[in-house]
Amino acid sequence: MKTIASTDHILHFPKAELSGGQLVRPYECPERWDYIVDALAAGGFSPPLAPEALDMTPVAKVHGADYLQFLASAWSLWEAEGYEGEALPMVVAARRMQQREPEHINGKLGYFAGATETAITATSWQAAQSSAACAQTAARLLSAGETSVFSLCRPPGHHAGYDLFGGYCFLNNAAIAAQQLRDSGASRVAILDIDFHHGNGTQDIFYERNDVLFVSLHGNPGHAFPYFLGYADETGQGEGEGYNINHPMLPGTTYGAWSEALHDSLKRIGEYMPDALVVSLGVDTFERDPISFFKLTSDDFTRCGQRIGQQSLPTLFVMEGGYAVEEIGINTRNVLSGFLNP
Ligand code: Q9C
Ligand code: ZN
Repeated sequence: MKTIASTDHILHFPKAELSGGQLVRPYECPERWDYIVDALAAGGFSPPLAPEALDMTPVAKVHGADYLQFLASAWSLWEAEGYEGEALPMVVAARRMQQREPEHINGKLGYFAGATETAITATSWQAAQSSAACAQTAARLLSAGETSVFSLCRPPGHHAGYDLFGGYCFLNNAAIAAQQLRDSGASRVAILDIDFHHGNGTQDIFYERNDVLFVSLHGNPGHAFPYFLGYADETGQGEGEGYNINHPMLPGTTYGAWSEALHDSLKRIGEYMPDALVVSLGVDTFERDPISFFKLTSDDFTRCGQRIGQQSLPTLFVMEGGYAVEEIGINTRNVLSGFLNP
């Protein structure tokens, strides 16, 4: 299995995150990438390949033009105000307020905020584009006949909606990969999101489409980020009705219950008969993840990979979350090794 990864990921590294009322070192940190690269090398995987230049065509089909313009210009607008720190949203366009893009950068940050913990630095946009390029290059390889590819994306993507950033995400890498696969000839693409958090951005993007099936296993939104999306009764809309499936699960969920949801999900995906499968791969379902509440063990990740591998679909793994940094490499590798040895 080839890995696509960009050293540009280092260009996104905010200094701090406000968590529990304190400034902490960001959970979504550059060493995550290093641990995964090292674990793959130690496991005999081939060295990562750099992505090709990003073609914005599929990106512009899954994100709004005003949103992309905002991401590209946010830092210069912020800098022009003379602010010394990193750009963070401090307001949101809440219920009964205008949904109209303001002129001032502080207003724009709030207008495009899906959550408020994600800082924009001088080089975040460049890192986000390189991360998306990894997913796109991986999708091209899959379309060209590879049976599986791993896209080591950083920053992650599944919380980025059509015109929303947050949850450490700017561009929705999995959605871009799915759109690239469609544009390269796939009739139907399934996305299986096994990150601990609901893939609210991906759901948002494909909610009214039936050419991309979205299935997510995640912490119940009554108890877990992103809190405002991810319930089981969200099933899609219009042509997309029936093509969005959520499996929310409660605190303390272990592999027994989680794997039943995985089994159901893959059964539904099999019935959909997709030409390709995109897996939003987060390993924050791990028992020692610092910000999550599922209880998967390192060996469970191997079993999970094996179960996905039994589907025998062309499969593109896109890296999402996972914050037990020292164990992120082995847990990610276990999924991929399991997939290759189902
Ligand atoms: N006190 C992904 O896994 N909330 N994003 C963190 C920490 C944001 C997770 C709260 C979690 C975002 C890609
Ligand atoms: Zn997550």
